[in-house]
Amino acid sequence: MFMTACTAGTDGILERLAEAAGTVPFYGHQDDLMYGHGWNAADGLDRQMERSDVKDVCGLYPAILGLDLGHIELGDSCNLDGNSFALMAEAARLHHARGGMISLSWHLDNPATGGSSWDASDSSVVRRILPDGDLHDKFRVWTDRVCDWIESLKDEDGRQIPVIWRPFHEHTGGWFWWGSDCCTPEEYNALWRMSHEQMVNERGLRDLVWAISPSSSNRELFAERYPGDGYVDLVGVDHYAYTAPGQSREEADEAFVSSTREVLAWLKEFASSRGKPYALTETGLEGLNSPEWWSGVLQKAIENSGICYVLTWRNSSREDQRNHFYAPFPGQESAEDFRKWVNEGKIKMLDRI
Ligand code: BMA
Repeated sequence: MFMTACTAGTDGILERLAEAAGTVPFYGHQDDLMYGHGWNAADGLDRQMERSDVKDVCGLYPAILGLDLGHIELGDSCNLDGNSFALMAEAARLHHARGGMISLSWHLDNPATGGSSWDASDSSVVRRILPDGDLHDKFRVWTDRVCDWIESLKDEDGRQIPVIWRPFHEHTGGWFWWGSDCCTPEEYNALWRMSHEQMVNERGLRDLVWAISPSSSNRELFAERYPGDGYVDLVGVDHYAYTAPGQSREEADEAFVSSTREVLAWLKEFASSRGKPYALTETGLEGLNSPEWWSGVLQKAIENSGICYVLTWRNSSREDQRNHFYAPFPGQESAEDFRKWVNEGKIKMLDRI
């Protein structure tokens, strides 16, 4: 049985994940109900949030709905990808009512420079938001805004909806301001524990599954950039498919299978020795130009790995991001294979919970 770290009220999410870890993993998709290839729930036609590219392809919703809170810290009404926070809350409530689980990431702005999450130009920022730092009070307000939104997620009986909370992700990479180029391991761990203290102990949010997910690159940095078993419920890794210059589709697919297997073997060792469930918290092949990517590539990469879920990234609805998608939509070249993967029971969707 898994050791839960911090929160008791996760309403069975950890148990559900634990069960999946021993059998078939859950499938998750970022922003699944918010928009898809060529449509957007905010356009008024789908306020019931019935639509989903994944459901349009296989008839079922993903088990896990990923959402991102980036820009909630600014008090904005929409997140960094243009989703209204009100509609996101609606999506989370509906998805929960349908029996699904929710995973939240947070691409928050850089509190020192006003730049985005990707502004890694300043290596004093994490130190400055820790207690005694000049940005500490500002950061507490930012965290409170996150808490307010999470707190607003109540089910029909007024009970708090539990969520997987995955802040400060890919921190072994150097591209985010909380990444390895901008802070020491001690500063990163202190940031995590400080957030935990505020959210769980001060704000009383006990329905969070605290998920930490380093990037698959530089993962040798992870052991020291880990806040401790008492602050983590689930360990993940973000690992994407990539086509190197000059590589054929087949070569790139093979490389993804072997690199993922290697990454997940490492993750299994790290997480299992700490009694934590583990997951492929972000993955995907942008543009899905590999017709059998699901049953032939991803499945080979994850089978027998013991992960409890795999989440593919978002399907942008924007005209200028036509190739920025990681799940199929009707007519997309990997759609038939996705359907096959689901129908063969290789992955758990919403109806299989
Ligand atoms: C990234 C891209 C960006 C997006 C961000 C947060 O990986 O998809 O376009 O703004 O995630 O969702």
